[in-house]
Amino acid sequence: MKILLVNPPIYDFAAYDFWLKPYGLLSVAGYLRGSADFKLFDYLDRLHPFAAQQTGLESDRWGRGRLYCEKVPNPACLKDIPRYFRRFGLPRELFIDFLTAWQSCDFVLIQTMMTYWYPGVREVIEDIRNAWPNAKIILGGNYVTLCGKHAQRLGADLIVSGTNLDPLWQYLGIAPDLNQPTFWQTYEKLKTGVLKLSDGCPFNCTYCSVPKVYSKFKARPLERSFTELELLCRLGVENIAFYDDALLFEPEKLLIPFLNGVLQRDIKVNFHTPNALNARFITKDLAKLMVRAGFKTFYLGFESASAKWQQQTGSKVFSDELAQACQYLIAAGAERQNITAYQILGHPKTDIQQLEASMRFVNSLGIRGMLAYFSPIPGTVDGGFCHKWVDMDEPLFHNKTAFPIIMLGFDEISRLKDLQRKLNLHLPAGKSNMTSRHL
Ligand code: B12
Ligand code: SF4
Repeated sequence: MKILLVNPPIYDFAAYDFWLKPYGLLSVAGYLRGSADFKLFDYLDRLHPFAAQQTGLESDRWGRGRLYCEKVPNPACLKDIPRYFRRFGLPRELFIDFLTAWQSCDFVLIQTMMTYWYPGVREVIEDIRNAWPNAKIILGGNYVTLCGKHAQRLGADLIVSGTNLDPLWQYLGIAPDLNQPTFWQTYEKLKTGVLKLSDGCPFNCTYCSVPKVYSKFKARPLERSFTELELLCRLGVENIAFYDDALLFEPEKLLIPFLNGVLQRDIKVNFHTPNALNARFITKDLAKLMVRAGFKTFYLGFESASAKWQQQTGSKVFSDELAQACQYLIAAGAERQNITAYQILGHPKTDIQQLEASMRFVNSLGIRGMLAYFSPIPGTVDGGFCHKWVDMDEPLFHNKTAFPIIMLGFDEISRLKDLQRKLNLHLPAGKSNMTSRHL
């Protein structure tokens, strides 16, 4: 059996390779290891020979970088957003050439990610239908899980919603081996990778889909995570991002044994946490262990210094907990300019969020602030409030650049962005040029 794996291009106002990898897709391929021949086409692979030839797409010190892009017209419903719309990823012709050069596969598995990135998925489906009319197209991942009805319209043969993969195994007629690690070997060249030690999150934030999609927090088998880590190291990976939603929860059962294992095995890679850590769980000892084991960048999900806002949205973390965590991290040897607190911008409860005060508070801790543009998610409490501003049944309106502008206005967004940039210029040690989680 031949299976093509595709990570689609992104249509958006902005996109950046912030350790982006199609981890769900590659995990599924890993479970099928030995039962099929795989080929991968990852539009976002900056080490692909085409991308590697372009100037300006070089990786930074931690393996991140700009993606190749072309300007395209704004979608009709976003025509009033005063920002350029772009298509990020390898040119479409490369994929068409690829499809022409390779004989048709039996199945094509496509990764879906942000709900508002569906135009990239639609483009891939169109090209496959044209070139390989008999191939069966299967979609899985975040967009199809959150917008199942909308995804039906794209014309795939199977949609795998959520985390239950049984329908997929039945459709393929293959019994998976769930002990197998992610299929990283499918990249010809790989410098950054991803790990996920757990699924789900014990919190219930009103703006987040994770509690509903994953139900309870659950640790993944540690042995399998070590196998994945060792595989990544063998392939020459230098930077690894955790995609966990609650990496620090119950650390004595999960992260501490994992990091002790990293030290015992004398593994030397840089770890990163773009999906945010909860500052509440950072103790003095955990901070030391994380730094010793190779954590280099620390992204902390803070959102707001307003206790009222926190209480009304799930009580994820409070200001004193952030301050304490920063102290521990800095004392453990983390560099201030590599500690970043995300703060949500364009949230429906903006009136009680005290965003400016929150930004100044973060700055007073001597760490970087980053604005996390709010993306309303269907099925969440806060997504429910957003019908007031946008048509939530059109995923393009979940766009994190568009929604805050629609809600607060372009001038206000520019003012806050500028304020964040200025605050970051005045960090005690070093300066930062990245002002928003605007990837
Ligand atoms: C990692 C991550 C990121 C990464 C990027 C990931 C990437 N490759 O693009 C970073 C940190 C950069 C990021 C950024 C953002 N993110 Co994010 N992110 C995630 C996270 C944690 C995982 C997504 C993922 O990779 N899933 C795949 C893997 C890891 O999941 P898995 O459980 O192993 O997959 C299983 C099944 O889902 C299934 N499966 C998964 N994929 C596939 C594919 C196929 C073909 C099949 C068959 C099955 C299948 O099989 C697996 C079985 O084990 C999700 C939350 C979550 N837990 O899903 C949010 C999530 C996707 N992000 C979200 C948000 C809000 C954002 C931001 C807007 C935050 C902000 N304001 O800055 C930005 C947007 C970035 C942008 N440019 O627009 C939202 C979704 C928003 C939306 N409208 O779609 C989510 C759902 C979190 C939430 N708050 O609810 N994110
Ligand atoms: S702590 Fe993070 S992952 Fe968990 S529910 Fe809140 S926002 Fe979502």
